[in-house]
Amino acid sequence: MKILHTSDWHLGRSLYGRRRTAEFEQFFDWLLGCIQSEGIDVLLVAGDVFDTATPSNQVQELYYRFLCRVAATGCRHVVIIAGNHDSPSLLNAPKGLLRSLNVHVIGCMTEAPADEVLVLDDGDGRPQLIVCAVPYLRDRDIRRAEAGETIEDKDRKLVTGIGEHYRLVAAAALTSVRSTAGGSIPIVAMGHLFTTGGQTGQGDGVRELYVGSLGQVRADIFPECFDYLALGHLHAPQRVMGSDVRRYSGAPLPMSFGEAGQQKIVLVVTVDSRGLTVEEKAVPCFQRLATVAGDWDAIQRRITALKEEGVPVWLEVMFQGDELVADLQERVRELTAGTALEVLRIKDLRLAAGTLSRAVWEETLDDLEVSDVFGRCLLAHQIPAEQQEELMALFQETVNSLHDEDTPEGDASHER
Ligand SMILES: [Mn+2]
Repeated sequence: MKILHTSDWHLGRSLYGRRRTAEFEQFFDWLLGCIQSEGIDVLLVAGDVFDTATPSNQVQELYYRFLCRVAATGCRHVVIIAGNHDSPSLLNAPKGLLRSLNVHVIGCMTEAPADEVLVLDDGDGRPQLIVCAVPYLRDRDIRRAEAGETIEDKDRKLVTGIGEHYRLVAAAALTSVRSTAGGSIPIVAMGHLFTTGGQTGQGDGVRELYVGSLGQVRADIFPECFDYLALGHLHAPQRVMGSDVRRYSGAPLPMSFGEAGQQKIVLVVTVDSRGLTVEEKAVPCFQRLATVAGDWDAIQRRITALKEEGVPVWLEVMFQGDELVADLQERVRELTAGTALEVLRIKDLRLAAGTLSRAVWEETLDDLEVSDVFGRCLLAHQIPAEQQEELMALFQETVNSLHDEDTPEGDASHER
């Protein structure tokens, strides 16, 4: 049996206003080819299918078209859990219909842990794999709020609650295993969360969800009975505490210029009589991204070299020189006109590095996370440093609860 683990597609995400539909389509074509050539039986998508809680109709069409095409391959089951970017109700709405295509969707946790335990068959009706499909766990799902709690109290209860939930789902899975003929089939668990020690990058939308260690779970909360743990949320592929069988697949496309250097992958898990092996499959780069940084000479040299390659590249230009280049925009446009290079963003760090008022003058919302804006507000109101941390934590909690509301008009698009 072969399982393919992927996550964090963030369908509908744009890069400085540029839509990335073509890249998502190319990724799906590639993934379907991979599913067929590898003979994948089960596809696991570990959350953040969509970039926002309100994806456009075009983006939803992309998703449904892909699921229909998977159903026409030899892949017998698809399991999809919601991530923090997904709207649980939007993912769950077609749940019953998708079930007829053997697509299993878990948009949110329910009262019964057994609802997250799926027994997948081998095509002849025999149970072959158990999947603990645990979605992103929202604070309000698992923590009972009490008056007078400190931030630390809340965080401790959240993390304990997440661990307890995994324990209950694992217990339900073991009950299912015992009820199957022979009583031994592998258990794979899924999750969308941040485990302590995980790596995040600039602008990947992961860090601003947390203040300090809030919401980070320790890797040892996961029960021993999981033969493989398919995680989502972190965009760089990585092992949890060095384990071969507890992994983040990472996002298949670079979600920001900061991720441009990463080799994106999906994971292929093979389960046979010898046990379980995991193999990384490199995802091709469908759209090259490059950050060109330095003084004007360095920028000019690098752009000229890229021009000579003649391949389409999206550029982010960061001017770091000491001299003032007032016509930076025009110079860059001139240098790239009529080439395969496309400039998405030009930033003059010389101007941005000035005083606060100067930085604010130069900053745009493109450069800032939501929490940065609040941070600027604290500075502008000269809030004492000792109060800033608490206020920032409360602000984060409020922002997160807004995203958790999952109202149709809720828009998480500012959350990268
Ligand atoms: Mn996420």
